Amino acid sequence: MGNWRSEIAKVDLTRVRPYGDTMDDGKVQLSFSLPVPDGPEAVEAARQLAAKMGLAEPVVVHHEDIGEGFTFLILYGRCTHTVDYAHIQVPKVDAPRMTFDEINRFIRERIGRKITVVGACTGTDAHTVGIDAIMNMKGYHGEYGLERYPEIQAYNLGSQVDNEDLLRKVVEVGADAILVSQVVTQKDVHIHNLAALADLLEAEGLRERVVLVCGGPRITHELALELGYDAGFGPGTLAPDVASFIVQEMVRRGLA
Ligand code: B12
Repeated sequence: MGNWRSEIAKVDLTRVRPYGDTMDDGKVQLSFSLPVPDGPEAVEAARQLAAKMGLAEPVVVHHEDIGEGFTFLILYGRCTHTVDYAHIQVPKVDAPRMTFDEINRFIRERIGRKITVVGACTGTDAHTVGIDAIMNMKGYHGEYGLERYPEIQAYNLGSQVDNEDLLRKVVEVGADAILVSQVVTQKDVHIHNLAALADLLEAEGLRERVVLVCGGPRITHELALELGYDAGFGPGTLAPDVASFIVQEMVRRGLA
């Protein structure tokens, strides 16, 4: 192992690359499937592809038949490129995370009324687990969902909800925040869907009156901002991350 502190201290943050065994060795693991039968030709094809991807000394360390005419492969190789970590800037949700109790107290003291949140997985997307993780009473990963918060009135409309139906509910209950989940990203369907909702809210003159949040495994805060949302949350998000943002954003924008 050596002394990792002295190894870390030597890292040039303007030229960072992966390591596997020793610092800066560039070693990476890569896996993919090929639509060809398992065998020496598949192994060689994978090796050549990895070389074309820029990996030096690619080696196939595992390959197996995953059905007629398909092969799954795992390779090791050496990445010869570096990135300038020191100058990376990533847009991040700018709201300190509060606990369940702190959020409810914040709503009582700074907003002075219950807040209303409407959530849905929209379009043709049928993946409910993500939005449920954020909203369901029973919670996820040790954190209660928004339905459990005494100061939040939460409506989870479920999956495959049309943007128009979501909008109708938002108006009906006078929602302060809208939570949209998008999991399927094939053919960029999530981008079209999210953009269409933002346009619809704008056209109805509602955009400025709500906190608009999206989330899903391929959603980043940066993408959300590009699509006209106030925030975007990716994998590993828990209810307090979202609730903390909503209540602080409401106060910041004077929506309280
Ligand atoms: C379970 C599952 C299903 C179930 C869904 C059941 C259900 N009730 O949800 C069923 C079997 C129905 C299904 C169907 C399909 N699925 Co599916 N499914 C999955 C699977 C295995 C797990 C998804 C999941 O539950 N993750 C757990 C949750 C907790 O994670 P999460 O969604 O990322 O949510 C977290 C964050 O992203 C965030 N978050 C999510 N939403 C929101 C919203 C807000 C507002 C906020 C703040 C945060 C937030 O917080 C959550 C908690 O931390 C994934 C593969 C995988 N391992 O991820 C494929 C996967 C998502 N499915 C996939 C596909 C392709 C399909 C089908 C099209 C398959 C088919 N050909 O029929 C259909 C689509 C049906 C449809 N119309 O949508 C692909 C999507 C590929 C892509 N990127 O587009 C995946 C990635 C599988 C794969 N590798 O190909 N699926």
